Amino acid sequence: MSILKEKFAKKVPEIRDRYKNMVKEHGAVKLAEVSVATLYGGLRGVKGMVCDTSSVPPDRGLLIRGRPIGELTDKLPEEIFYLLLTGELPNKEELAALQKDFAARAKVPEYVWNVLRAMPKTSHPMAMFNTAILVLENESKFRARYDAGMKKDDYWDAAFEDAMDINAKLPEIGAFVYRLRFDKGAPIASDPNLDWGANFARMTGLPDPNGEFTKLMRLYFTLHCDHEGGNVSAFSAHTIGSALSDQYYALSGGLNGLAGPLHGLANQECLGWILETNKKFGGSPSEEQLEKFAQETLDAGRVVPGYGHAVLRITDPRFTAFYDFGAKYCPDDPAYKTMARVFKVVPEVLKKVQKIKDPWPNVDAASGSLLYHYGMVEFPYYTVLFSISRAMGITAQHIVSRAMGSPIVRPKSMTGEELDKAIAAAAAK
Ligand code: HAX
Repeated sequence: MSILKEKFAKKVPEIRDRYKNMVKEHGAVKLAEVSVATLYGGLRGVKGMVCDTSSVPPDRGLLIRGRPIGELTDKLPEEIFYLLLTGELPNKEELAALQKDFAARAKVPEYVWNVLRAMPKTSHPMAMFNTAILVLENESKFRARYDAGMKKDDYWDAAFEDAMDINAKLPEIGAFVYRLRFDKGAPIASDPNLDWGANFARMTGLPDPNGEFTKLMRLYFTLHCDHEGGNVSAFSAHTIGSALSDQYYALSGGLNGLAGPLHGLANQECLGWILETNKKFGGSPSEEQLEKFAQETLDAGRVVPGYGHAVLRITDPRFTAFYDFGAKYCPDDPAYKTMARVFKVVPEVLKKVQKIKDPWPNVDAASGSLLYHYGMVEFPYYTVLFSISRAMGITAQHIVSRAMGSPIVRPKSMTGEELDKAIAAAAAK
């Protein structure tokens, strides 16, 4: 058994006991209220699940197992995966063992490439990426063991194996999609001696003479790893996994949610918005021009991408990490400069709109300008990068859920008629 698996295995009884005791001893404690507005409002703010891998306090931003993401920006994504699962960062030996394990599982079967090659050239990169994960379901150890009569106590073990297999392969799948979809030439073979970020950067084939793109990829994969359990992708994956669909089904399904413009696709939209301003004003726009353009965007009934958040009420610390990276490595880049100017202007514009609860930038506001600077100019691809990283959090959450023995998710819907009756009954009280 690997070091990471052994460490997690030791935690399983504690996870399971805590879940059972919680429900037994404190099951009646009330945590949230559901109103009619909640039903129509996307269940916003309803505390409806448990997620220990990370949390997002509105006034602090992402904490991975209690650690602020801003303090983890020098960590490798592999270290973050270890942290998500165990609550501890790996030491040198533990990290090396994990990287070796990932390298041993990295080979992607040929049939995956064949399916991707058969897809239309106009397919969105996210459709290709998520299809690849679904096609890989053929490899699921969870499904094979379930079909052979696996005991419930072993679910987490099989989910762990699937998570390792999947995460090991995603950098190569992501790079393959990039090169195939954007006609970059033959795929570049994976180098098992490199860390994830470096290996991925290399497999894209983009020039990286001073190693800055590699540094950006490490940072990118670290920053996007998880964002608690209630966001569209994590919650969808959790729901799918609760039916005991394996990690491949659950992750692919969850990432289909990440492909939406109000969620992960915002990073592609965001750079598009920045470039649109450059085009409209024939170069990097002034603050006044940006203010006007932001207002026009709102007046046209569009959202300003990269700004606002369902939970956060501050500048996203992940935005700050990207912003600082750009300030260090490419402060004079035109897209970076516009992005920085947008940050000065847009929150003030959004603050004037009463209904907008969070006028501050989220993670997606800054990342695109950096990718663009390093030559990754195909912005429909950006959400794939997000997905490679977010898979760590989603699959880690899945393992914990199976360890906990969490049941099938099944909220209750109401018809309009039932709602009318409930409202009338409440009024009669
Ligand atoms: N521009 C214009 N309008 C905005 C806005 C923005 N950036 N942010 C919020 N609003 C609007 C909402 O559309 C909503 O309008 P309606 O009531 O007319 O529907 C109103 O303000 C209230 O919204 P909210 O309560 O402040 O925010 P929500 O929880 O409803 O939505 C969103 C959160 C992230 C979806 C929203 O802020 C948004 O659409 N932002 C732009 C897209 C974006 O950046 N998405 C990425 C978010 C981070 C993420 O998940 N990355 O993966």
